[in-house]
Amino acid sequence: MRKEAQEQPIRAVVAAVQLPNVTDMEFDASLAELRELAKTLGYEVVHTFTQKRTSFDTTAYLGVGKREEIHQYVNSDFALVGSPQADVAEADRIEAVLVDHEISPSQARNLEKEVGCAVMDRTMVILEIFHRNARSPAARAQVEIARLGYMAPRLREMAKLAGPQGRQRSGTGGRGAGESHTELDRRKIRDRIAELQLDIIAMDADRKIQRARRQERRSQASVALVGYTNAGKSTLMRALTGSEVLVANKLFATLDTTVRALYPESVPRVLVSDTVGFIKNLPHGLVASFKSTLDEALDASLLLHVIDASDPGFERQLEVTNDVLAEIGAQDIPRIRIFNKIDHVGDTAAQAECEAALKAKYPGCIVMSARRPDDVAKLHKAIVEFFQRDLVEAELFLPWSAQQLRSEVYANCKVLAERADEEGAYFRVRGEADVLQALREKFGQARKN
Ligand SMILES: Nc1nc2c(ncn2[C@@H]2O[C@H](COP(=O)(O)OP(=O)(O)O)[C@@H](O)[C@H]2O)c(=O)[nH]1
Ligand SMILES: [Mg+2]
Repeated sequence: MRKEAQEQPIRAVVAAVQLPNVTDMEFDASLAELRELAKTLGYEVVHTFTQKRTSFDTTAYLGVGKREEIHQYVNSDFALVGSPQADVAEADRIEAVLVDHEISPSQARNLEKEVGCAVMDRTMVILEIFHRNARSPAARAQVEIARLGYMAPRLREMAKLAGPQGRQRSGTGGRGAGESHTELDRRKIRDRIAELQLDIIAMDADRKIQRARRQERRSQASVALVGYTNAGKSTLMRALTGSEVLVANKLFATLDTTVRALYPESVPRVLVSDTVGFIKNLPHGLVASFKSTLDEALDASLLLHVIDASDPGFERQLEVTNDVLAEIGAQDIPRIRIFNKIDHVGDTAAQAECEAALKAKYPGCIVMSARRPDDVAKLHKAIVEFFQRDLVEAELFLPWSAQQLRSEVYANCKVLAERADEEGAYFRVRGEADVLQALREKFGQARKN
């Protein structure tokens, strides 16, 4: 399977069983979320198959008829887009069926055999997202524990999938030998999990050091977007950083794609980062690893909590986000609440009413639509103002002998006016107090030399 999320999308279909105790609204919301998660991994979801059943099919999750329908779709020509040329068709094949529940290893294997392409369940999709987003050593360890926990009961199925080669690996002889090999692998997994857990405890002990480093990093102006999947974080990230404007972000090309500078650029320069979204339907075993991937939000000096105002469940989601942020120790980081997608809330009158109610209930919040450039500009302004609160106005003197440092003035502060005499240049600037002090010392030093 092709990996790179940035490359051409991988075509997939989504499939789900609706159980009797699940309302249409819950069911649709969960499917929309899965499609969004899939997009994050670089999948293009081209079709959704659903089925009402009183329980999951024990053999292959979906009923026989639905399995056949998916098989037809996956293997038919109409699932291949565009050109009749074979190579193009090959690239556009449907490569995966994403199932909106956690299914057993044998259900997955049987379904795979019947539909003729890879099957990934909801848990696996989420694990893959966490895996790609775990930055800190603690987060990586936590996600690996979850992955190992998911894999352990699936080992036997994987050995079967590996075919004759896999059997060879598990020794000669019959089934017994293979099983004992699986047992061995399981023990290895248990040992590895125990080892990782000890690592995490040791990392916790290093917390003090981490905290000091964080303070340091926080002195760089940075904001993190947090909130539920589908709230519009990535859309806002692109809008705020003009991600299309490659020139502006050339500097960050080597960094993670989820970190960009605010654009148009500001003084001080502000870095914006996207975080892993909260998931409404998060499998229980993944809670710890989800929290660990969020820890990069702790490095931010400002959190932008994005809420989908058009989602009927947004108040509950807002509370969950608050609770989790408090649990990871982010309760003291300043926060702006952004109620997004206001354009998606009824007609103009309903939108105005909703906006007024939100502003009364959440003072200081921003109600907006990421699709309205004026609203994005307002948010941009609010962010810049937050970081400029602590700026001071001052005069900097740069002797003629140190003119090579001139660009540093412009890079670090906003120059309001500039004049010169026979000694050197004088800049009227706005900047952070400690940065100005550092520049003064540096320029004074240059004068002495
Ligand atoms: N109507 C409307 N849709 C939006 C808005 N912001 C984002 N979206 C859409 O909502 C979906 C999820 O957005 P995305 O940025 O990927 O959400 P994320 O999961 O929080 O990163 C996408 O289809 C966006 O086009 C908005 O203000 N209004
Ligand atoms: Mg996103």
